Amino acid sequence: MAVSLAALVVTAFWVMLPAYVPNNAAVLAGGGRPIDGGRTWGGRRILGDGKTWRGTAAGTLAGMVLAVVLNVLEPSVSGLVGIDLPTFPLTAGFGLALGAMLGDIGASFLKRRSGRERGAAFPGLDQLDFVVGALVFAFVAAPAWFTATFTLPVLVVVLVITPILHVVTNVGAYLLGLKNEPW
Ligand code: CTP
Ligand code: MG
Ligand code: K
Repeated sequence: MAVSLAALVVTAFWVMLPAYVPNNAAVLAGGGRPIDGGRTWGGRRILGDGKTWRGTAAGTLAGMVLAVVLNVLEPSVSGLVGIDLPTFPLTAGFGLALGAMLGDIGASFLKRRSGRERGAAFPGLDQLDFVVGALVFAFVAAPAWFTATFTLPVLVVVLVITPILHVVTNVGAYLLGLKNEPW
């Protein structure tokens, strides 16, 4: 029997939670020393003041802690939604969380190279940078888990729902006064 679309969406959302939380945690925890130490390249900042050690560490930690919490909740949540949801090996949580942060940092690097100042929007890149980073790092850190979990339908749904969720959370964070820009 074909897996229902609802089951796919729930599964995709669940497996990506350790990658969704880091960027939001970084917004709350950010500040302090920028990763690039203020250095420039070609007259522009390498990354900019928006990518800090503290935000990156807090974001990665938040994603990993969430993965552990989800492992504890998995039996109850699976029972509740009637889907056998996956759990997260430590390597998978680490790959998803750190990958999300590094994808976002890579995007800032590209933004600076293309002359965009800190906070400038880069539609498309802003919504997908952390997903690509999370997927690549999860694959490298936990290849067997990744291939068993991210089937092609799950991957497709992840790529469709993530930009939507990204827009909604960032507009929400902006309206709450937590972010300077709604993207
Ligand atoms: N943040 C951080 N470290 C990170 C990512 C984010 O400290 N690795 C914090 C910063 O305070 C940042 C805020 O979260 O300003 C919002 O993140 P983001 O929108 O990714 O950064 P921007 O300030 O918009 O900078 P950029 O243009 O480089 O994306
Ligand atoms: Mg921004
Ligand atoms: K960003």
